[in-house]
Amino acid sequence: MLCKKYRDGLRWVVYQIYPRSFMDSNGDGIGDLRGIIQKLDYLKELGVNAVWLCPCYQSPNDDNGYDISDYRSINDEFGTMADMDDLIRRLHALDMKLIMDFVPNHTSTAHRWFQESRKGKNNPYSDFYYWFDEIPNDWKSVFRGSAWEYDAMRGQYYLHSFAVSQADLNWSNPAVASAMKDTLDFWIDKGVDGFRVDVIDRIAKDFPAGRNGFGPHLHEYIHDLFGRGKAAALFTVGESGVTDTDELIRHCAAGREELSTLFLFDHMNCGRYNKFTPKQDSLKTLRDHLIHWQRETAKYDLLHSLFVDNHDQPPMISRIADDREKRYESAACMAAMLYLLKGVPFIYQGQEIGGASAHYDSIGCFNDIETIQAYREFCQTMPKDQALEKINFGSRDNARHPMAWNGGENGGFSAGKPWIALHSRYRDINVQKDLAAERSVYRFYQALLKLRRSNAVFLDGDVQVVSSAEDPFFIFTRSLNGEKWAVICNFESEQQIALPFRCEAPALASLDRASADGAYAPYECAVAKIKD
Ligand code: ISL
Ligand code: CA
Repeated sequence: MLCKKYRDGLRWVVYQIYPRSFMDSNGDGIGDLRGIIQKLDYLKELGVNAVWLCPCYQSPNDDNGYDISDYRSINDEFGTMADMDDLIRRLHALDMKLIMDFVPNHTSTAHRWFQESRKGKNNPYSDFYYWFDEIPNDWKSVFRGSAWEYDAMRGQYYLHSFAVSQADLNWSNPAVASAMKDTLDFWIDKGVDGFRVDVIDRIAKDFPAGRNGFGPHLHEYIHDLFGRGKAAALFTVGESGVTDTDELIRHCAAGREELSTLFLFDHMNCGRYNKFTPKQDSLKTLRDHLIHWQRETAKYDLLHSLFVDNHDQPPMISRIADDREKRYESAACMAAMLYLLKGVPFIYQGQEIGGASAHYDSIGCFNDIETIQAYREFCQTMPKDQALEKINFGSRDNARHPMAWNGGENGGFSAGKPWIALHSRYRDINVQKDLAAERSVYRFYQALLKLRRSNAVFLDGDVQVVSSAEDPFFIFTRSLNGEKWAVICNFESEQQIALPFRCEAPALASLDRASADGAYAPYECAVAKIKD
């Protein structure tokens, strides 16, 4: 039986916002907090009850806000602290929660701590970062190149797991841990309801010879941050490279008092060999990953996070389903197979209108630091058009184009020129058009979320997989207190599906469908209550 904190977690439906690209209220081309406030009714109507904001703190924006120069103030481009207070108040008035992004592994080199630290070896901030006379190991930056950078002022090398301007904090220094705990408390006192924790595995290093992450003190640090004090009651989701069940248990089993849940990433390679290289794939692969983690989390009473898209990934629909002719069917099918499983749904902005990957003919249309660095590297070994194809496929910018609210000027995102190119398909894929369509992805999401919250079976019910590994479809049931439901998701080809039980007429279906049995069109899905 899941503990109360987890049972509560199952009732959250989180919508992830990339503030820079969601809605611009003042025409400067950059999304902002007042823009988000304008769209709260849109979110409420959709049926989500929590919002996760990617970082909106003061930042030079080398990594779009993940390079923070002040944890306690709002990025001027996004608004003021008064706007943030207003946003929190309005969310709460709508009975919605706010999850902030917490970035404990690194600060911007523009942060005051780093500026002090580089001044010398004998000030209160000297040991806030990792400083070495010689480069101590061969660790690489996630964004390519060495993870070590020489700083002429200090005359030493510092560690940066990501961009050169994102210096890793030294968590073995108790002053760092305590400063970060104060940061958390600052936001808790403002009324935030939870945190998404950036690359939590990396705060503990296995130094100097081991891995950059999962160091021996990782769980002490996590427990001290989130298992004690004001943070202990909050919902926390860690972003982590955890791949096995034992590690998952150590992070989020109830008795551990660490995190509520983790984002696991093994399904992120569906449809690709690596970030920039596509692979022929189908929804089957996603299904098999989902089944694996449903079983593991059920076995150990863990709370699972249900997501496929975020601000670091090109939309999954473009990798393993049909984002052209069957875009509506694919989007609906993926929503049903993901969000009716057991766990906490996370919906990334634009997913609810069937948002797909973009395509550009020029590197000038890209902005992301990782993308630009990868492009430069590719150009050394291949023709430019090939390099551009790789970028088009894998760039994080696929998830960062302005949200398209309509097909008009600037996609309804801003009265001015957006900070990054509009989505190449914004005239075709936008909110206004989706809502006006006979088959609307948004309305399907709405109906799905309504069904989910009005039947406890979809929250607390057990999951049983009915289809087999060879089947080109996915059928599972949810059951609670004698009530049982079936979720049927067909994949890319037409299928005759005969169910091993009798169902009522579907309560939710992507296409008009009178019975849960029968011929399923490509990517069609249906949800029905089982009789007897
Ligand atoms: O997107 C990735 C690289 O292609 C991932 O490996 C990503 O870097 C990793 O999941 C960590 O992501 C988080 O921290 C980064 C930031 O750039 C990402 O946006 C954030 O989600 C550094 O803070
Ligand atoms: Ca703005």
